[in-house]
Amino acid sequence: MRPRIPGGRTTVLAALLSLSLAAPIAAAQAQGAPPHRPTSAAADTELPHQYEVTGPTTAAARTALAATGASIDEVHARAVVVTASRAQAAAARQLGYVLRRLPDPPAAKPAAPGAKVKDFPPGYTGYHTYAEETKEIDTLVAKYPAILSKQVIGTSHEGRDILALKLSKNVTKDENEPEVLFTAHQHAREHLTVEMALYLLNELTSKYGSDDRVTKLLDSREIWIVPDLNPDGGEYDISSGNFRMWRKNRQPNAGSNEVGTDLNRNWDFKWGCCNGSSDDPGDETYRGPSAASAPEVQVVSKFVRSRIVNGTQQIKTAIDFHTYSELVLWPFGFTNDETGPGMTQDEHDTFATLGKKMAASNGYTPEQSSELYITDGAIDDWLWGDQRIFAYTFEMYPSSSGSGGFYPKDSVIPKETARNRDAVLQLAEIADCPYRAIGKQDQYCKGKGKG
Ligand code: GEM
Ligand code: CA
Ligand code: ZN
Repeated sequence: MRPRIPGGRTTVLAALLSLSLAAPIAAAQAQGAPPHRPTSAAADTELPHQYEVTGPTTAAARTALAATGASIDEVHARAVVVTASRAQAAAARQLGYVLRRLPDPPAAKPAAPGAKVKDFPPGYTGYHTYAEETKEIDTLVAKYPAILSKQVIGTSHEGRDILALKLSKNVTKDENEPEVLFTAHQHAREHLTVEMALYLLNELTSKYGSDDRVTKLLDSREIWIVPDLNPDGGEYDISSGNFRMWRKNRQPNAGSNEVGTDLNRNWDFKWGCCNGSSDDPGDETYRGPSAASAPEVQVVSKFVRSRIVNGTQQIKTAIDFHTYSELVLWPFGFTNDETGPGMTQDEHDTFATLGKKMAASNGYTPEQSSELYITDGAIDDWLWGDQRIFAYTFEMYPSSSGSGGFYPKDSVIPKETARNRDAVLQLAEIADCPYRAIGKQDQYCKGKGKG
């Protein structure tokens, strides 16, 4: 057991919050922040910033810091990097930490007031907007109809299609094959994850028939890719011409000017249980008013449940892609315990062994996600805790804010997506029996399914 944080956070936070709300803009400027560009109405147009916070060295201390409502973007031995609003930065300082503001994401030319920017700024045009992503997917589906099919599984809050792409030989048939799920872009500013999904779609279609590993995989698995869980947030992040550092979806909150729910705190497993999310709509990690309140989470939850055939979940393994920090994470996030209800020793060992093997191939750091800080309502906790899918979270390139943080240049896309090729193939190949990772396939998988 690791140390627990003493209670009383709500009172302290409430006090801090009223303090910080009363603080004028001058306070932020006194802390070295440049004045904000004038914005149109709405509280949510205040751009958050990244700060290096020196001090929190334990998961418990980081969880307490995350309780300010800031998102923790990097974890180091003696410091972390957070994204925080002015109020959250003030709350973190009240905890006794020293915050150093980091440079803002590269600003392109500001758009004319009211103008809608249609593309990423210079240096980033290799990233796909939602329209470009849709077009690329439709082109691939038209080119490879025998092995790739597209379904609209629902729509986002603003009405954009959320897609599931299926890759398999005999793609139009639901064959009795182990299924694998890859999801991307829960968090708006993590644009590299959409490129990861597009890389996989291109790789697994164009190499079928020529690359042995890819061919075997599509012959024996059904692979699902949900390339964009948060299209509204992604478009919002780029639509001013400056990156907005946006994380959440774009769903309004009743009784508040603050927009958005953190999708990765909204899944219906131990939702809001454990100080691993926020109940304040203004926070980066706002969990929403109830479990699966976000339409995007509902759509993907329903899709995953639809893969239960004759009482058996067909999806066996999964990766949810995020940026950044170069990590391979596994459940649970809601507890520091490695084993307990819903996680036997063998299950934990399977997660850890497979996680470390994948990390050995992409050079990321493997760990249980709560080693970083507690999170509740994350997708991998739901996929495992509710659906018994061996689900990982990959935090992609870069390892630190100094190498671009959430906004690395488009020139890194080919290398940093291909970097995960082997890990993705490993996870898909072992989907017939993940327990093979610990040599216990005979005990757990005898005579079940085919591989
Ligand atoms: C993290 S990823 C979530 C970590 N917890 C679990 N259960 N995997 C987050 O959501 O805060 C970082 C990110 O946003 O990319
Ligand atoms: Ca098939
Ligand atoms: Zn993320």
